[in-house]
Amino acid sequence: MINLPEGIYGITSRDFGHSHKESAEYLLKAGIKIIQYREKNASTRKMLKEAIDIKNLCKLYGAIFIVNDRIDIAIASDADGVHLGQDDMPIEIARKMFPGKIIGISVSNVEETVDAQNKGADYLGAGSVFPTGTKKDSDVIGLEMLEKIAKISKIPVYAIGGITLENLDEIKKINVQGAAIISAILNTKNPEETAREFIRRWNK
Ligand code: TZP
Ligand code: MG
Repeated sequence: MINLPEGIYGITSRDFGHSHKESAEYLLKAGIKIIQYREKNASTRKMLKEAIDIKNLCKLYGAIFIVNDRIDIAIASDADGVHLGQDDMPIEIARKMFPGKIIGISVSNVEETVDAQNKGADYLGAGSVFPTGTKKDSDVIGLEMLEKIAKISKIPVYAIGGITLENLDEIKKINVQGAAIISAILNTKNPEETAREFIRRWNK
């Protein structure tokens, strides 16, 4: 298993005026070492092309490349891993389909955490910690539940959802592997510089 980096976990989005590839470039240039390609609504061909482009960029920058939701795209692009939600491919089947790769699971409570861990997940994405416009249907779990999840988890936990430069310190106080961020980086004038600032703050 590849070691999962500590700190900022970057996620691409085209919600904020940048292509996925541009998003990935900002995040990678800033020094982020784990990147997730997150596309909810494109053709399979388009997704595969974008995934391969970002995978190649990640290789160049020595970063881990994860595909969100779509294990077929993760396999076809030879990603380092896949990130699955509670309604996506079950972990046991994903493991068989994508052996030796990283499987991350979204969790929002203790039951899902224990279940993902028991079924052999490699890391968890726990959230949404704070309210966020990026994933409106997401339950808000708050810092207390994040802390609970982090305490019982034997595998790395990345906090996600509504994390900003203003509240990053509250996340840092909890023993998590890092913080996954979309809008607070990509919805800014200079995403690369903002991503750098996130890394600086995390390392402070
Ligand atoms: N999963 C839980 S919250 C969320 C995802 C994908 C959205 C995170 O986006 P942002 O803009 O960093 O709140
Ligand atoms: Mg998902």
